[in-house]
This record gives sequence, C-alpha cells and structure tokens, in this order.
Amino acid sequence: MLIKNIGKTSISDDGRSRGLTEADVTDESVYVKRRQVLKGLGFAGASSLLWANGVGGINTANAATFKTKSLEVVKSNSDLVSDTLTPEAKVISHNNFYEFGAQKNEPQENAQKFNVDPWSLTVTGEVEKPFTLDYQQLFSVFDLEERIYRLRCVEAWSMVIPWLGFELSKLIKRAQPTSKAKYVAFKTLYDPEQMPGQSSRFLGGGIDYPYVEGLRIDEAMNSLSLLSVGLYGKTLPPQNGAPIRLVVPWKYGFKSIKSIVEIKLMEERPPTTWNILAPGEYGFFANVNPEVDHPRWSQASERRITRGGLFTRNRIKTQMFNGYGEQVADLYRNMDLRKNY
Ligand SMILES: Nc1nc2c(c(=O)[nH]1)N[C@H]1C(S)=C(S)[C@@H](COP(=O)(O)O)O[C@H]1N2
Ligand SMILES: [Mo]
Repeated sequence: MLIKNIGKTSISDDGRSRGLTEADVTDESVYVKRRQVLKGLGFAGASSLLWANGVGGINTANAATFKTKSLEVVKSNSDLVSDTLTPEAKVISHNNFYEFGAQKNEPQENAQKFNVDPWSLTVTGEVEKPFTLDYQQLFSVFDLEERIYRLRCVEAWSMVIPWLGFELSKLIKRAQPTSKAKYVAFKTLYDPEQMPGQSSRFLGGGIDYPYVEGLRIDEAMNSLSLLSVGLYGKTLPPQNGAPIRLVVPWKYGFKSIKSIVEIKLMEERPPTTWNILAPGEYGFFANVNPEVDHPRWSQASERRITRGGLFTRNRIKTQMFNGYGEQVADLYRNMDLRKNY
C-alpha cells in the first residue's frame, strides 16, 4: 500500500527544474491515492515506522541517491487544506540549504551522500529532564501525523508541502521546561566534511556555521509548530533537512531550520543566522507579512510553485501570517510588526 517510486527529478543545465514531467504527474496522483487509502483506514492501528523493502520509497534514479523510507501516520490535516500540493519532484529539487550550496539545485546535487544514521538530537538548557533522541527514536517516540502546510520563502516563492512529523510542543513538554525557559534555540549539524558549504564561503553563502534559529517559547508551543521527519509519505530527503527539521508555516522559510542536532531552552533570545548576516533585512520574528516589504523587494505577492514551467501564471497575493492568522495572530497582539519584522 505504501510502495511507490519517488520518480526521477529533472534538472536542466542552468539548474532550474524543467516544466511538467511524467514524474510530476505520477508522483502527485499516486500520492493522493495513497492518502485516500489511509483515510479509508482511518489511520488507525498503523505502526509509526514502516521500513520499506525492495523499491518501496527508494529513489532508484541512480545508485548514489539517498534512500528514503516509507513512514506511517496516525492522522492528517488533508481534509482542511484546499491548496494544490507542489509536486514532489519540485519540493525535492528547488531548495535552500546553504550547507550544500546556495543555488536552488545544489542541495539536491550535493547532499545525496549525507549520512543521517546514526543521528543525535539533544534537548537541553532550561529543562528538568534533558534527553537525547537517536535516529530510530526520531520516528518512534512520538506518533507521526501528516501536516500539509504552505511554505513561504522570504525570497517571495512558495510551495505547499505534505510534511510528516510531530508537534514541537510534545518534545518540549517531555523535557519539562523550567520557569526560566523563555526562548527555544535550534542548531543544525556542523560537519564541514559532509557539508561542503560549511568549508567554502563561495558555496556556503558567507554564513557563519552552524546555522542557528530560535523561537519565543509561546511560538514554539503553538500547535502549528512542527518537527518534521518526512514529506510525501517518506523520510526527508537530505536536501529538505533530513533526518529532522523545524516547520513554522506562518514565518518566512529561513526560520524552518534543517538537520537539527540541538534544541536548547533559554532565558535569553538566541542569535539567529540570517539576522546575524543582515539584521536590517531579516528579523528574529520573520512573520510572513504582505504589508512589510523586504528592503530590496515587495512581499505583497509570491510565486507559487506548482506544476508547470516558468511561464505558468502563478503569482498570488501573500496572506498575513501566510494564512495562519487565526491560529497565531494572538501571539503578536501587542507588538508593532513593522519594528519586529
Ligand atoms: N540549516 C539550514 N536550514 C535552512 C536553510 C539553510 O540554508 N540551512 N534554508 C532555509 C530557507 S531560506 C528555506 S526557504 C527553507 C527551505 O526548505 P525546503 O528546501 O525544504 O523547501 O529551509 C530553511 N532552513
Ligand atoms: Mo527561504
């Protein structure tokens, strides 16, 4: 039931995905059918991790390709979502992950040998019960659910992605934060041998690694904040942040830090990578806001990446909080969102 081919991704010479491919069509329709099967089962009684045999969930495009594995979920928000999913082939080939190169095609090209098992995610800082999860525990300690979210990059493109994961709040509660825990800091793996962007200013965009991010504790505890371990029914490809990454859908994409090794509860606001690099352009909050432009471009609209090529008409209006205002506007009710960009 969960067996499917990931499809071959097409990258043209300039690194841009070509238009509609066979893989785009097959991927999405097979995926939708799979979800209908899951719906029929009510998601009940399924094991949370289903290691696939044979070709199941494994990208057979070339032998050096990272192997993803099928995952099972206990529930999904798909009934509540009307946006068209971005085809899987685009989700995994148009990426920002500067550790593997600053061009959109480079993460997929340079990350296929990324070794995610063994992995170690430490939860520490202002907590009563610090703990560490190993690779297998990332998929087994918490029930996995599917969350289809819009992802809005600060560069004014967007996608709709079916993530698999669990609420960040569950992990934080497990660690029992102390009363001093006001912020949550996240850190990406630092491993220049595996991540060529970390040892080359040219590839890595001048970032001072490791990549770090942060949330206020109430933002982190909001039920939309997700720790994702998969997309499109399988474990994350490395270019999307394997084995575990944050997804905060009402904020610009750079807050959704990838390949996390440490989550630290803190009393002080932690430094964050893009804010360090260009504080006038990227704030700590980074809430999607069509009324507050980036100093160098408008944020009023965005290019939605769907099927279709460059000339597809896919310019849409950007929504306040990326359309999640009902769930998150309260977090900012006394704040000036122009100052706190
Ligand atoms: N460690 C790390 N996390 C990162 C980034 C990065 O360069 N390094 N890029 C961010 C940006 S700018 C975006 S838009 C999203 C993109 O996620 P995706 O490639 O899965 O769509 O990842 C975010 N997380
Ligand atoms: Mo981004």
